[in-house]
Amino acid sequence: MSLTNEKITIMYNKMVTARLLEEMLHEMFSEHMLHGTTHLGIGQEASGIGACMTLRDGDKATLTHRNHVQCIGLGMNVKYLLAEMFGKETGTNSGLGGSMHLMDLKNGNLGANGIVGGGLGLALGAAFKMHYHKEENVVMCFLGDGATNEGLFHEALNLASIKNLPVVFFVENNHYAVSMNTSRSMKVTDIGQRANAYGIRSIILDGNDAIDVYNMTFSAVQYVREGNGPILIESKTYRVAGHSKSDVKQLYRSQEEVDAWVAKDPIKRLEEYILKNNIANSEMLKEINTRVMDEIREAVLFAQNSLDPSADILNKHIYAK
Ligand SMILES: Cc1ncc(C[n+]2csc(CCOP(=O)(O)OP(=O)(O)O)c2C)c(N)n1
Ligand SMILES: [Mg+2]
Repeated sequence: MSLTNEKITIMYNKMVTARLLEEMLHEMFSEHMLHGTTHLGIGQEASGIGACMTLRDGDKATLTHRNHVQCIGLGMNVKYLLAEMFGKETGTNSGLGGSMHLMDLKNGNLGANGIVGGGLGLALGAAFKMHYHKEENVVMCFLGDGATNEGLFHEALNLASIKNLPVVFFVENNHYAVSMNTSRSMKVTDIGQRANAYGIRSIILDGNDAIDVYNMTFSAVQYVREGNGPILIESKTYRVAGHSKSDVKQLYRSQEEVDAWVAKDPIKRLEEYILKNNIANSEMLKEINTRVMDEIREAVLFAQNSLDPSADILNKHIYAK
């Protein structure tokens, strides 16, 4: 479906939701209101949300440890997302999973994964079922640049290629795997070259341009949906926040480098596009931001006021009778 003004406004809404939610999460972790760890996608909103919005009913997605943006993109309610972060029974995984395992089956979200590259095998399994039953659906398998150095990535690409499986490998190249810059972990300049080695087509897109992400991903999804086999999309973007909540000093990169990417902020760029094309005025954009912030504050209260899971939950989700 072409990118209508209505869809652009929804995309903006989701990107703002992801950004404000993650800023709130960062604050709550710093104040020890939340425990464990988390990986923020601040700066990567166009990439994750633009891609998820190209999917339709019946399509599936597998997510990584850095997944809040995609969860919002696929339609997860922030109330249940936050409840999961607080470990409450109203959470997406009944409070048992936390940030790295958020899942939402009714929206095609097969779950995030704490194992780098862990979603690859799951994506292929789901895609094999679609292929076997001749369903016109696709699986979008999200990955980081670092995951493309895992053995499973190479096995999965080869298998998806020879079996013609409907998988869109969506690689978010944010240029780092923890502190390791891609220039130090691989000799290829474009990750797409790795897909080409397995007979898979690849495309590169500007991951900070929501319109570009949507349009190019939409065509790629169409190609896969039509039975042409898998495709790999390399979305070049940047992780503005630290790797995880513990990555405070960030000695592996310069402030100039971060600033240069902040200047390409995906939300600002989409705002400029919206204003330039008279899709909405600045007053309307401000209203969206205020409304989203109110929704997030309400969701925090919902999460805080929810019950902790009872011990009975172990019989439901952990132990078989
Ligand atoms: C198999 C495995 N190896 C190592 C780790 C530790 N680890 C967690 S995130 C990460 C970096 C992943 O980098 P990338 O795939 O580029 O994703 P990004 O964090 O940049 O989104 C590593 C090495 C892990 N969780 N799983
Ligand atoms: Mg990375």
